[in-house]
Amino acid sequence: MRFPEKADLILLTDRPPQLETPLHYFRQDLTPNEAYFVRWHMAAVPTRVDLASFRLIVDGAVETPLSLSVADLRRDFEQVSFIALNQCSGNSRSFFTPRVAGSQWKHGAMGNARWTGIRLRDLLARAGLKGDVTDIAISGLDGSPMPGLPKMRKALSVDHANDGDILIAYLMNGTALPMLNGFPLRLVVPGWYATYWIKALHHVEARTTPLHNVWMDTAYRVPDNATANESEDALAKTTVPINRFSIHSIFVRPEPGETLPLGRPYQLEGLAMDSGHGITAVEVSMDGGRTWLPAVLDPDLGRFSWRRWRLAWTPGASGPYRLKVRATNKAGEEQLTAQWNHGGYARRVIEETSGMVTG
Ligand SMILES: Nc1nc2c(c(=O)[nH]1)N[C@H]1C(S)=C(S)[C@@H](COP(=O)(O)O)O[C@H]1N2
Ligand SMILES: [Mo]
Repeated sequence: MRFPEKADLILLTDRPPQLETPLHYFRQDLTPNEAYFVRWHMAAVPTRVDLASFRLIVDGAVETPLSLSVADLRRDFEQVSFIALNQCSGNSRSFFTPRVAGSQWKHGAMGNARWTGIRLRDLLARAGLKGDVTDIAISGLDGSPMPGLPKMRKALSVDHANDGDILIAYLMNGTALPMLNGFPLRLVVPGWYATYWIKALHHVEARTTPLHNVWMDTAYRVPDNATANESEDALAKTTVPINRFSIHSIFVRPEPGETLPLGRPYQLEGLAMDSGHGITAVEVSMDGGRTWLPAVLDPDLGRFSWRRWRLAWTPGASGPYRLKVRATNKAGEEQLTAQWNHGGYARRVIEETSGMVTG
């Protein structure tokens, strides 16, 4: 089954659409729009938006409520463009042991794209926030995902919303966003998990009170500790809304189970990412973590992009191989030998790949 504007992706569910990007697409800097992962909470996703009547609404505790077309945004605001990784909170969830409930993503619930649009800060300045605004709530054109559940709405603190990094994007890799990725506008919240990257963005509300709903208070929360860690017998007593990306790295080549020829040079490749501090090193271990070799980092594409890495390796013995990868960043964050939480969120575990060397 193919979805409109999409390549042959890995289908997790069709109602709602949840499509994962196959690993081989991660051998390039930017993830093509047609290969970009898709995740909606509602089955009846928006399938058509009429730009002539579409308006972005800004209201709540503002001096001047706004109602703007996409053309208004493009004409009246400064245009900004940068590369940023968008990653589902539950990316890599299927690798947690013990297994957790939720969509069983491998590493493909993410994608790196160039986003172009206007700053949320500039939009809020145009509306004029009243002095007592604390939170900015955001929501899209999609309705309630199922009876009994309210429409998906999220909120950011007013300071975060005003930090100048958050975009309202109308272009993805230089063209209009695919419908499934949020045409005509989506929020880009660099370095933060995708639950805040509201698609088909339609409403921005300035609030003087926190937003309380199932999307903020129940779903998308992680243990309130530095590593989003808890155990099945000792679940965290306090949780916080999921926020910045964990430091993480993965293998893109070899793919899981790939057979490698003995004595022939092979190029290990992968990705490393963090919340924007900047990756400083990626290391690979071929002996179960006793010793580590530094990988070569590709050019830096910006602080919110993933960082590609590679390492030449000539397998010197036939039989099974098992490789590990770990990244470090400028803030001194490292990956963990063990981590678990019941949501399967914010994965930060040192990843492995394995297969056979033959010849
Ligand atoms: N309007 C709207 N925006 C949304 C969602 C949604 O269900 N509705 N899901 C969020 C989640 S959980 C994810 S992982 C990302 C997925 O973005 P993508 O489909 O463009 O890859 O969209 C986010 N934005
Ligand atoms: Mo997500």
